[in-house]
Amino acid sequence: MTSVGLDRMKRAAAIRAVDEVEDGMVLGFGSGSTMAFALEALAVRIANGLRVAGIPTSEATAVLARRLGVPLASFDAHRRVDLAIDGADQVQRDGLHLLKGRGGALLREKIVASASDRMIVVVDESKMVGRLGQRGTLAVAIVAFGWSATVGRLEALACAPRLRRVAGEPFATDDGHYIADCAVGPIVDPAALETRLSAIVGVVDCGLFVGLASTIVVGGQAGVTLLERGRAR
Ligand code: A5P
Repeated sequence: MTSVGLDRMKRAAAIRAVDEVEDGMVLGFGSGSTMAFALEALAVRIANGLRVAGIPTSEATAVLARRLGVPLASFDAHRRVDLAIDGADQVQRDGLHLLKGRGGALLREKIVASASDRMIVVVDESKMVGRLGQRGTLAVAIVAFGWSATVGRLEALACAPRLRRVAGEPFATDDGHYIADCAVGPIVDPAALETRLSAIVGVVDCGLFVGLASTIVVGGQAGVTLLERGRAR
């Protein structure tokens, strides 16, 4: 599949996801390339009179929203979010659990998802997997202070953590955390792994989103499919 083909599937799914947005909603805006397509689709509806505002999960998303004329909101004014829209790196077919964090925004994304009445996740079909972690790595956000000690504790889990770097320097999230990319392999019990990681001193959060997604909108070669907890439509 070419990147043009993947982008077509992502865009089609993003447009379908934005159909779920209703006037007056407080939204959560995820991060990443698929979310960018959703913001573009939302901007079109806003130009046609839709009144919404969204809490961004990254500075990059905030910048894009401003450029597209999509109003932003914050937790200062809203404790709850009606609907979060986000992308994902992998979606487990059984249970609709997610693996996220390739862009490094996993902490803010999880805060927004956890504060949302509903979370819609937009992906292309290449991201649907039998087991999370069956390919790639799991992002673990760690406190910058003492990062090497924290990475050492992650090594004890035998997940071969590697500090994410950009141009040789540690990659820092919008909150100043570092990311350890962990080769965990196929994850049998995502909730148990999330709990184990959260218990490690210096770990802030990981890219496992267990039971947070309400709906997955999958863009595929044959069209767009919606998966909801317990049913498909
Ligand atoms: C950001 O930290 C990530 O969780 C993204 O949501 C995820 O990597 C999906 O990104 P793309 O839509 O660019 O694949």
